[in-house]
Amino acid sequence: MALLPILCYPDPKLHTVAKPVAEIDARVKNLIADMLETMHEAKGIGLAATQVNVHERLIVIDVSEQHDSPIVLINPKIIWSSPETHLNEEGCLSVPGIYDGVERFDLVKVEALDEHGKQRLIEADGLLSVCIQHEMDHLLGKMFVEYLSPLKRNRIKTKMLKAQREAKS
Ligand code: K1U
Ligand code: ZN
Repeated sequence: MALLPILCYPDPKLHTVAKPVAEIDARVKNLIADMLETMHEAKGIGLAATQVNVHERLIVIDVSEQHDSPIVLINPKIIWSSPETHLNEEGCLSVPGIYDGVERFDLVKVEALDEHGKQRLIEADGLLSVCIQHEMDHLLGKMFVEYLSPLKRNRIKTKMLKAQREAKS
């Protein structure tokens, strides 16, 4: 297993639209293991393949308190979302240190393959629902900061670029 580098906003690669996973082979299984290790080490509750510069429709999530209940979603599809929405505080491992409110569906039903290629139906609420919607946006090349005002987004972009410059020097 290996820790993978996480792309940081405003890297343009974060806006790549992911393609379906064609086959769950050894490469994909290794990628899943590496993404889970990377997510847990970064103290995240989710990670999309896009964030580690792999542009395939693959997400890992673990919203459990013990960090022992990983969920793998391959080629996920939201088949139903509730009419009710709520503003939730979100963060992103690709935008470290920034948290802000995003309006999301309260409930979603998602169809996906698991790591064994088995078809799963997940009915999600609470943090799992928010996290699934956040990660599925990553697969479409969409970042949570794109829901914020242009003023806030530009401030975040400037802050991130400054932090990246300082980290290099
Ligand atoms: O996609 C990512 O970058 C992971 C992101 C997922 C996420 C967090 C909060 C709301 C929606 C989606 C993170 O895990 S950032 C870390 C974080 O903010 C957090 C960690 C533990 C509990 C709650 C939030
Ligand atoms: Zn994110």
